[in-house]
Amino acid sequence: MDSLMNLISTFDLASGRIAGGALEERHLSDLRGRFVDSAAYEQALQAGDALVYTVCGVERPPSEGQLNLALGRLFPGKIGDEYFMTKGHFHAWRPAAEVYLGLAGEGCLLLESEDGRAAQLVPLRTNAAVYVPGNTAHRTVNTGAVPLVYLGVYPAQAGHDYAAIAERNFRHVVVEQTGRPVMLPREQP
Ligand code: PAN
Ligand code: ZN
Repeated sequence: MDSLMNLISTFDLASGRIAGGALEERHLSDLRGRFVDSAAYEQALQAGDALVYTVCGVERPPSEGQLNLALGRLFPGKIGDEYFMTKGHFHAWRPAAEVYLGLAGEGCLLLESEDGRAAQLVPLRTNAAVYVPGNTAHRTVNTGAVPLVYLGVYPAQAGHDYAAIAERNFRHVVVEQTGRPVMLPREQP
């Protein structure tokens, strides 16, 4: 059995760090092509390449039955009316599900089926878990005024497929309308 040190992961919500994990940063420039209002995106980028989110992971060897942890910290902000969000991905091993645990802040998970037709906006709240089924693209959105912090638990074999989303993007966007988050089709009829 692993030593106690390897069985317990302590995390710090303010810094977004899990002890022993590597902190990765995603800036506005890493999200090119993701936001619907490209003029607002370019304008924001000119003002500075803001830090949008960090991910700190504890990864285990990708063998059957193992689980990985990732602590996400997504800052508040908007590009036009669209909230700051993660890149989003499918799992490379499509059937891999994931559990998200809300730890701080206010936000949502945007979930989409592989063909993009079925979509759901699921609140991600502190002290609540969201189950992300397999074969589902998932993106985290901060709809509040403070950092949204959450822990993801997923099979070590899951892998991340960003290419499929980079190519087709999410078919829905999460924007503020009259002060509230709403999910709309990306292409307006
Ligand atoms: C999460 C995500 C995290 C960052 O740990 O990796 O929210 O989002 P992107 O990976 O889309 O940039 C997860 O879903 N892991 O599988
Ligand atoms: Zn995932």
